Order: sequence, then C-alpha cells, then structure tokens
Amino acid sequence: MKNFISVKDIPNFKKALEVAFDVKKSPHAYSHLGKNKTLVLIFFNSSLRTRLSTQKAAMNLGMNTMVLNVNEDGWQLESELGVVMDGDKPEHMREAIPVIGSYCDIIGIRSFAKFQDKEDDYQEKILNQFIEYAGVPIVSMEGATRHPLQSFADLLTIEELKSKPKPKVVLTWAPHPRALPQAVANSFVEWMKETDYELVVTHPEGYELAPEFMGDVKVEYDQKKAFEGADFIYAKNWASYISYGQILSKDFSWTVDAEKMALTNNAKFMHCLPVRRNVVVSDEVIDSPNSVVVQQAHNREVTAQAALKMILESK
Ligand code: SN0
Repeated sequence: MKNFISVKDIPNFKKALEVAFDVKKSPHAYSHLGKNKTLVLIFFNSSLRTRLSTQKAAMNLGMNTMVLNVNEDGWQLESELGVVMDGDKPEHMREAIPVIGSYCDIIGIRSFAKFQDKEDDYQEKILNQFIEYAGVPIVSMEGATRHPLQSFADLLTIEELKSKPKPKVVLTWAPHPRALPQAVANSFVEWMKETDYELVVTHPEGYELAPEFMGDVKVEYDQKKAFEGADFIYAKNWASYISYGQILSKDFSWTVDAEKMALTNNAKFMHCLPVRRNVVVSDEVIDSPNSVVVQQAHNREVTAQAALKMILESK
C-alpha cells in the first residue's frame, strides 16, 4: 500500500482486516519492521485519539515519531499557488512539504474541511499537495472528506461484535452546536459499502451526503423506522453538504436516547468521539453496557498499526 487516504488504497479489503486481527493478537510481533524509520504527524486540527493511537501504533512497530501542531508551533502555511505572500503566512506548502518528507519515511496528516469552498474541500487540495510533494507515503488522519483510520477501526469493531454475518448497521445524524465535517460519515459509508452488511443512513432532509459516497445506499428519513431491528447504531453529526457547511437543524428529537435504542435488536452504540453528551447521545445510552465507544477507540491503535504495517511492508 502506497498511501492511506481512502478504502480504495487498500489492495485487498479482506486481507487488511486479517492484518488488523493479527496485529491485535500480537501487537509486538513486528517491532523490527519500523526500526530506524520515522513517522511525522502533522496536525492542522485538534486531536486526542488520532494523535495517541497513531503514535502508539508506530511505536509498536519500532518506529520513531515526531509530531507537529502546525497552528500552534509551526509557521502558518500558504497552500494557494501563485499568490503574493505579503500576508500573515510566512511559508508555502511547496517548500514545507518536501522538507518534512526529507526528515521521515511516512507522513500522517490531519486537515479538516474548511467549509470555505466545497470544491477545494472535496478535491482534497491539502492532502493531494502532500501526496504530490512529500516523496514519502501519506496517511490521512482525517482529510476534508474522509477519515479512513476511523472507518478501519469501526469496521474491526463491528467484525468483533457482530452476531450474524449480515448485521443491520445504521448511521444516524444527530444534533450538534457546531458545524462538523462530513468526513467521518462519508468514510463510514465508503467502508461499509465494501461489506455484506445491511447499511441504512438516517438524517433530516437537507443533510444528504455527497452522491459520490452514498451511491445507492438506502436513506430512511424516519429515524425511528431506521432504528427498527438495527444491530449497530453509529451516531454522528455532520453539517449540510447541499447547503455546504451550514447547520440546518439542531433538532434534539434526533438525539440518540434509550427509547430509540429500545426499537433496535439490542444494538451496540458507536461513535467516533469526541461526543457531546446529551446532545448527540443521552448519558443513559453512552453509559449503558451496549455502548462500545471505548473498544472502538482502542481499535484506532490496532488499525493504525495495520495501516502502517501494510505501508512499511510495501516500501
Ligand atoms: C471531528 C469531526 O470530523 O467531526 C473529529 C471527529 C473524529 N469532530 C469535531 O471536530 C468535534 C468538535 C466538537 O466541537 O464537538
């Protein structure tokens, strides 16, 4: 595997899952694979799980890691080509990226949707500049449109917990005080489409995800109907794609609560975290034994290690 940006980068989906199970069983079996190799993690946005799990994954493989929080510690980077740089950004990505690449063997990069320009976000302008100029493999730690490390962990979690070959998996929109990217939801749909699961997406009207991700995935606008018989409930807020970046609703009737969970087939509750309690999900649900958010977060380490291992092995 050269880069890890989307599910399409994985040469073999089934094999990738086997790698993840193997890494989970024996996290230290490949501690020489990354010897004398360095992973640089570049953050343009906040992180807790991604930073720690990816670093830990690299350490399990014997890699060295360096982390740069661009907005706090680095120079502000210009990304537009051809601009007169007389403003507040002292350095251009055109130099910064190959410089970073010269210090390491793999780069992880987090750069959320900016919600200024739909095309810029959906063309993954920042990630693609890294792919073009770094000279080393690039791992997305959440780009503008996808969060593949999250989706890989979501997949592993469902595989570990499913009690039938084709579970009903429901992705539900939930309210939120801020406009959040579509990346987690897009990516989840993209990965679930590679499985045999029954996938249903539910959200209020106006929150339709991009057609390039949804394809013919079933949308059920009635959240309660969507929940009926579900084996997994995956909650996530996202801002509107159609009215790009806007909050069209903060309707608390979409919060995942115990009453709605009672409609399911004793479903597991999933969320990528961080989660706003009693906005996205009630305390009662996230504190219940059916909540698997911590296992899901732990699997971030496992699948980051699987992804890094696949890259190191093909270098
Ligand atoms: C990010 C998102 O894409 O939704 C990262 C999720 C892994 N989430 C947030 O930025 C949440 C921030 C908030 O204010 O709750």
